[in-house]
Amino acid sequence: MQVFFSEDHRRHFPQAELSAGEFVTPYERPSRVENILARLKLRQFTQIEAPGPADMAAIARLCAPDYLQFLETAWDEWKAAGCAGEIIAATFPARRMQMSRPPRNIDGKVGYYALANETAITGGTWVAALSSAASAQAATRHVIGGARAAFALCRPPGHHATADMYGGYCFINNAALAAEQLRASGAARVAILDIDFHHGNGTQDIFYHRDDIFFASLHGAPEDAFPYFLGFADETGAGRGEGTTLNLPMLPGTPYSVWCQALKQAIAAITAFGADALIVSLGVDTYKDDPISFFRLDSPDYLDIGQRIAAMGLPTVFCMEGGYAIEAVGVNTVNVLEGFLDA
Ligand code: SP5
Ligand code: ZN
Repeated sequence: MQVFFSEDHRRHFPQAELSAGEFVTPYERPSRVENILARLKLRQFTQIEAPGPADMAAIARLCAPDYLQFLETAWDEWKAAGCAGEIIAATFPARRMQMSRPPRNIDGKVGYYALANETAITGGTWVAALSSAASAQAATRHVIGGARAAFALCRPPGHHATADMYGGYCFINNAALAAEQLRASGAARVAILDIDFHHGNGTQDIFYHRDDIFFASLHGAPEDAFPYFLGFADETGAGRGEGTTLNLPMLPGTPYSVWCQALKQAIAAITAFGADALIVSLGVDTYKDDPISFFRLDSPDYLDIGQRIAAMGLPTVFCMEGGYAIEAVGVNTVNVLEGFLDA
């Protein structure tokens, strides 16, 4: 399987994440993809390609113009305002405040465009986010060109990013870019299967009213897990999109036997939808030893997941999302791909 990956991910490496009231080294760190790359090489995934520049026109079609302008210039504005540290959101438009008036002040703007404050922005974040999007776009191009599947080793991840907000370690929604690209290439119906531990709130939000893109997510119940405010089972799409969103939230301690039933349900729904192509938001933070999650999947389970995804028989783009147990993230991620190839 062809892998697309950019070294520019390193340009995004904040020193700080606000976690449990302390600043810690961010869970979403460069060594995650280094571990995945090492495992890919060990398992003879030898076709690893740099993606080339991002298709900016496609990114501009997906995202709000003011949001992209913000991401590109935030660091310079932050520094120009005399802010000493990394960019961290502090003030959000909350209940009964105004949601549609981006402030002039950079601290205000940061809160306006953030959906959570664990995610810091640094000088290299914009370039890294574009390189991650470029990997998703190159992998999708490869599949459009006739390949059965491709793996976009995206970092930073994307599924929490909406068209106009960043957070949950995400800035540009890579899976959403891939879905639109597949649609533009002639796939009438596209499905996104999000198996990251966290609900893919950004992807759901982007396609909530669409009847041509199905979104299914398996995740920690919002009552218990980030992003807390979306991903409930009764969110099923709206308008023309009614019935094209499927949320399967699960409780703390969920083992693979239970999780796999949800996977079967998502796969059946995608099959019934009649998808022509599939995007997998591939997070492996469902792993039993993940430091910020609470499911109990084990490494061999990821082989089974890959096999079940392959059995759908669809052209498939894998986009890397989360997974924070650094020592296991490579084995678990590559197990999904190997299960897929062995099926
Ligand atoms: C792409 C992805 O997986 N994003 C996840 C974003 C999670 N953000 C909230 C993290 C909360 C971490 N709390 C850590 C407590 C450790 N004891
Ligand atoms: Zn996650």
